[in-house]
Amino acid sequence: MSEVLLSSLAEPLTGDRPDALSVAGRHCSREELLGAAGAVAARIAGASAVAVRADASLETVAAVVGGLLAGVPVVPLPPDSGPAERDHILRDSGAELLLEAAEAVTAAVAGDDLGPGGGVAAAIETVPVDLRQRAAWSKAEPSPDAVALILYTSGTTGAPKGVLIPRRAVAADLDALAEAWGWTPDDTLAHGLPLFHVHGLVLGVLGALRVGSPLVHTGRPTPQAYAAARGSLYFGVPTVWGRVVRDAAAARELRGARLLVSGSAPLPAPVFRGLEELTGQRPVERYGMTETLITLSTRADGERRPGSVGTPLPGVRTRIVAEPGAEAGSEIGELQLTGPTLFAGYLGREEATAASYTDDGWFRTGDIAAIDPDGFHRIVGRASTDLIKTGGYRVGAGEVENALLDHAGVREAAVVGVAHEDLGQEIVAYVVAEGASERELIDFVAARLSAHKRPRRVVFLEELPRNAMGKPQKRLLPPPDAS
Ligand code: MCA
Ligand code: AMP
Repeated sequence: MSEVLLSSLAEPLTGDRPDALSVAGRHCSREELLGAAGAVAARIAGASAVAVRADASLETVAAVVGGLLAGVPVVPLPPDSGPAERDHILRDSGAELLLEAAEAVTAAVAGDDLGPGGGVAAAIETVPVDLRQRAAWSKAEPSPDAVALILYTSGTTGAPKGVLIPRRAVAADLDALAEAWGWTPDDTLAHGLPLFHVHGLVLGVLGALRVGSPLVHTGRPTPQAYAAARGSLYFGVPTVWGRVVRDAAAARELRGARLLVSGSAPLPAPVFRGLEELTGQRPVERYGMTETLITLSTRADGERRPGSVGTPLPGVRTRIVAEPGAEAGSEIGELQLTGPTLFAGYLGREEATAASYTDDGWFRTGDIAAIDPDGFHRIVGRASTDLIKTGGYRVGAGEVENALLDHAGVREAAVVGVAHEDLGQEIVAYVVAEGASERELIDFVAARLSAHKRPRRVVFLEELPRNAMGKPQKRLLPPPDAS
C-alpha cells in the first residue's frame, strides 16, 4: 500500500489492452488514456482548480486523470446541472477552466446545445478535451495532502458544499477496498454510475485505474447493460440492484460474476435475497459518505448479511453515540468515525467543517447505526429528515425548497423524502402556490438544478402546517396520496 496516488494510477501496465477502458460504448487502452490525460495536464498545469463536465465519457476520465497528474484539484460538474447549480459550483469552487469533450464544446459554439459550456452565465474559459491529443507527463507527484477532488454535496439547508478530498484519502480508501473485496488486475469492473460522485468516479474509475483492472462503464446503469458488460466485479446503488432483480433474465446473466457490490443507500433485504436467488451470490454491502469515502464493508472472504454494512476498513475507527436522554447502554445512536479516508474540510466553510466534528475529533456522519456483538454495523436511519437519498443521490430539502421559491407562483414550499420502492425515497414537494401546475414546477426544478433533484410529485396546500411559533412542521404534512 502506498499513500502516493499516482504510483499505480498512471503507470503503464504490462498487459495493457486496446479496450482497457470502455465508457458508453467507446474504448481506449490505458496508454492512450494516459497520453490524453498528459495533454490535459500540460494545458491546465498551474490552475488553482478546474471543473470537468462529468458526463459518462472517456473524455471525462481523461480530464480527471489529467487534473490528478498536474496536481490541480478537479471539480466534477453534473452534466445536466441547470444554471443555479452550475453557477454555484463554478463560483464557489473558484475553478479557472471548464474541461469538456471537444464535441460538446463544438456543439455549444455552434449554438446547438446549451449545456454547461454553452449559454454561459458564469464566465469561464472552456477547454476541449480531445482523446487524439497525446503528451507524456513526468512531473513529480504532488503531496499526498494536496486536494485531488472537490465534490459538491448537499446539506440540509442552502446550496451544496464543496468537499475537499485529499489524494491521501483516495489512495487509502482504494487500497482498503481492494483488500476487502479481493480486487485485482484479473477483475473487470462493470458499472454505469454517474462520474460526478464518489461511487462512480472514485471507486468506479480511479479504483479500476489504481488496481489495474479493465473498466466497462455502461453509460447508464440499466439491467440490460449490466447483463451485457461481462464484468467480474459490479458496482450498483440499491435502485439499480432492485431493477436488476425485477429483470430476472438480466440478473441471471450475472451468475458468472465474482462479486456484486451495493452502496450509497440501504439495500432492501428483498433485493439482497432476490440477487442471491437469481445470481447465486450474496451481494457485498458497503457504507460511505462523500466526506469520509467508504468506511465500512462486508468482505469478499467473509459473511454477507442482509441489512449489514460489515466492519470498519483498515485504519477506520467507529463509535456509536446515543442521543442525550437515551437509555443507558443503548446500542443505537449516531455513527461517528475517524480514519485515513476523511475529507480535509468544506471549501471556504470553516464553521460547517468544525460543526461536522465532535470536540474530541470524531466525524459526525448524521447516520443512526447499531453495532452487533460480532462487530457488524447496521445503518438504521438518518438523524435529519432534510437529507433525502433518492436513487442513491443525496439531495438537501433546503436546496429544492429554495429552487421552488424562485418560481414566481410559489409562496411557500416544504420538501420531504417519501419511502419509494424503486428509488428508496422519492422527493415530494408541498407548496402553497398560484398559477403553476405540478408539471411546470417539476420541470422548473429540473432545469435550475439537476434532473435527479426534481420533485417527482407536487402536493398543493392552502397553507403549510406550522407550530405555535409559526415554524413549518414537516411531520404534520399529510401523506402525499391523502390530498
Ligand atoms: C425526466 N427526465 C427529466 C425530467 N423528467 N429531465 C429533465 N426534466 C424532467 N422533468 C430525464 C432525466 O434527465 C433522465 O434522462 C431520465 O429522465 C431519467 O432520469 P432519472 O429520473 O434521474 O432516472 P432514474 O431512472 O430515476 O435514475 C435512477 C438511477 C439514478 C439510474 C439509479 O438515480 C442514478 O444514476 N443513481 C446513482 C446515484 C449515485 O451514484 N450516487 C452515489 C453518490 P437521461 O436518461 O437521458 O439521463 S456517492 C455516495 O453516496 C457515497 C460515497 C457512497 O456510499 O457511495
Ligand atoms: P453521499 O454524501 O451522497 O455520499 O451520501 C452519504 C450517505 O449515503 C450516508 O450518510 C448514508 O446516509 C447513505 N449511505 C451510503 N451507503 C449506505 C449504505 N450501505 N446503507 C445505508 N446508507 C448508506
